[in-house]
Amino acid sequence: MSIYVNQSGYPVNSQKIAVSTAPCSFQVVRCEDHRCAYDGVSTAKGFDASSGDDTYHIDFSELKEPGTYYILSGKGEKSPSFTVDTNPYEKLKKDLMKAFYFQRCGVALTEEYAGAYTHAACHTTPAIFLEDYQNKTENPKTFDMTGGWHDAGDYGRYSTAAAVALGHLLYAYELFPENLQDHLNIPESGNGMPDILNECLYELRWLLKMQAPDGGVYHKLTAFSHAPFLMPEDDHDPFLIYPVSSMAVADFAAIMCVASRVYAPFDASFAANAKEAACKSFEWLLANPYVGFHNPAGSNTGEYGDDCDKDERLWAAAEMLRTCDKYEKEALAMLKENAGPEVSKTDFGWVDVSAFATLSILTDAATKVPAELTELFRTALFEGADKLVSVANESGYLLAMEPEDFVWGSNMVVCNRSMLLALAAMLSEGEKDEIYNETALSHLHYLMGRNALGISYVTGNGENAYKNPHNRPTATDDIDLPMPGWVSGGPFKYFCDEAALNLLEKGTPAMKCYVDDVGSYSTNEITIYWNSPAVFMCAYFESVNK
Ligand code: 9MR
Ligand code: ZN
Repeated sequence: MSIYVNQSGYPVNSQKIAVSTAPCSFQVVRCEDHRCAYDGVSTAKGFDASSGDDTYHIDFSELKEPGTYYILSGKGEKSPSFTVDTNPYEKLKKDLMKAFYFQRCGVALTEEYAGAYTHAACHTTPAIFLEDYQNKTENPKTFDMTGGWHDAGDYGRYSTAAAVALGHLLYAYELFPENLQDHLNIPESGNGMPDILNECLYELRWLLKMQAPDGGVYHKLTAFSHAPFLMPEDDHDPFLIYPVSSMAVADFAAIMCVASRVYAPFDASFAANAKEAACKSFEWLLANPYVGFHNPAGSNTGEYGDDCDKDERLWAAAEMLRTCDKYEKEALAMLKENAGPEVSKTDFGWVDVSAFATLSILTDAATKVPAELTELFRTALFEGADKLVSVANESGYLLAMEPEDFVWGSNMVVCNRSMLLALAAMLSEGEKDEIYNETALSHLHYLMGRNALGISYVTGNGENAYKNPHNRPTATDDIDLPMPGWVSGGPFKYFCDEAALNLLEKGTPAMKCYVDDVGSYSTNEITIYWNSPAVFMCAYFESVNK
């Protein structure tokens, strides 16, 4: 039997449940003096379909004395340690946000800010168009495309992935600025701008370079094929500018609107540039239909394919209407055109960005969206959140995930669902706040170790945190532990890399399809947009627990 807890801890006034795989009596023991602070007996929760586990709940919600504890079962099994605290996620939040600094491309990471994880400036040579590369054009036109964050364990940079990560982060800042003031010890710290905005600016300045003169936005900037395991400064494959996609254009327009609002008090000229860039891309959207993106034959860098741009247009339209007076009529028309039932309005991922529109519209006190249209978003939000609550209530791990939801990067699904529940809690009037909040928090508990493997999916956080992310610098440097603060992609039901295929048996339950192996790109990679919703969650829970 095992006992699973959130290894980062539980807020003092929240529900506190550990999950065990057999019935037991239990004590919650204080680490300091091994004194029993609370005791009880588990209750049966039943079979959990995603993990294949019989589950039992160890409920110690009544324990409100701050401290560090572990759970000890009557049979002598011990859980990892955890805290009970008014704000248990302070370190987690900082580590999650600092992680973005380690992804900076085009500059050296120095010891002052990066500790042991230094490297020389990487990917500093100018980029060329894919077409020129394929045609072997002599003296092709070159462009300075340096900057931004490496997307993930690979060194590519992708516009839609960037916009989505920035979406989680900038809306988090807009909604909970008081909880996102941390100094992260990055080169800009102390310059008068909160560090989350300093860090995001590094990505935004690069993203601006991805805009073509006609307002189109290039889908991605990557090599033709993924580099082998090497440090970024040793990667000298040419970086290529791939064609425009309408998803990239719409996401770009949306996030530049958000940026123009958020940065206005700190850097008026950047905010004005961002707004102008947004308008240009919005004009492109008005003039052009859907344009998809597919990798050319033989190329294996990320595709981020998407066969529908309605949700991206919805986000762009919502943000343009909110931020830019210039295109009110056009933005409203685009919003109406893309707000039909075929667009979910409840997802914060890179395929479906529609919940960003929902969040933007419903949290804007001065929204220009007509009431009957606003109602569509509100209904979708609460129907979505209620469905998540009922799935979570059925689950032994109190998680709104069915077995088929354990896709590549399932931890993003976990985090995005938590964000949706958090939004529902913020906007519900009264009686359901608590259940939305507890269910949202349940997803953080899962991420931090209350799961069928007992693993904390954030490096450097929790007694049993995973240690071998699929990340090129981690695989290459000789440092024992990885950088702290990285969210793993997590269990993938259809794991497909050699490491996972070697280590996992066929038929492994979805929640257990994970290996902590640096080679497991399908279950244990890191990405910027798997970290960013977790930053949102920490900032949100801090506001709830104040
Ligand atoms: O999350 C993506 C997954 O759905 C795809 O099946 C997979 C293979 O194309 O790619 C994943 O995204 C990766 C991206 O293409 C490149 N950077 C790392 C991303 C996470 O693994
Ligand atoms: Zn780089």
